[in-house]
Amino acid sequence: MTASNLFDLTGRTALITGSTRGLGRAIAEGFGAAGAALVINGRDPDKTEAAAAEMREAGLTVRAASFDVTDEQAVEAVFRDLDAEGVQIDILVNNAGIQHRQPMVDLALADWQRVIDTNLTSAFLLGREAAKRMIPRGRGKIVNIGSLTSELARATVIPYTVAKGGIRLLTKGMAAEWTPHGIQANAIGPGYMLTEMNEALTANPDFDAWVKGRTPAGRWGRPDELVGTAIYLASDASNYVSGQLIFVDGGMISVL
Ligand code: GCO
Repeated sequence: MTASNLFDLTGRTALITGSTRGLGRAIAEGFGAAGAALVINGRDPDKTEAAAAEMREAGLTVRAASFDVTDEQAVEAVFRDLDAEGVQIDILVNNAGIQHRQPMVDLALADWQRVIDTNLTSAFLLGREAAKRMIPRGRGKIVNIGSLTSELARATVIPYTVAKGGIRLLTKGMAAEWTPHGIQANAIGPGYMLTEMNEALTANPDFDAWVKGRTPAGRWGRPDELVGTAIYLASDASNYVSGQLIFVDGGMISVL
């Protein structure tokens, strides 16, 4: 195997949750450019179909799967439908995520639960269905999207912090149980990225200045800057890497 084809995803199918926009969309497009067929996902069927159509126009092989990642029955049904159509998921990226910014003393249980379900429990549900099918094949790649908050807390985003901290150990749990079956499970910890989810932060001059000052790279990250690490963790280049969390953060987590 040559160094360049170590990163080739030709012949692989990747399911990326929350991929109609933002980080998930960038990762999906990057996988497509590396040769993978894509199953993209969003909660809204029209938006998911529209994103799939745009990506097909760009020459990618894309199937739209609109479902709620927190709904156990819906997740199971999607995998059964893919089975029925002979589509096997070689790569799963658990990317779907939401944010809810509020001090904890004012936080409603329902909001806590919604963030935990969307950002953490979904990765268990999708991971379980994917792994059931990867185990008999003896191969598979799972990439979970963590955060700087997988390691450190930030006031006002505690449910998100707890979910992303959970992603770190869920990744190790997946590695513990599934690496013996030829599956590698790893995580990416993006730093402060220019996405719609972070619009309230980028629009705040104080926060913007804080990010630029606090990040050694001196700027926010672009979603496409996750692609190289995502391809690495989805490809044969990482076949002896499992349970790791790699930060793509312009150096932020490493410095004070
Ligand atoms: C926020 C959070 C996140 C961060 C990201 C950093 O307040 O919204 O801090 O959105 O951008 O998770 O890794």
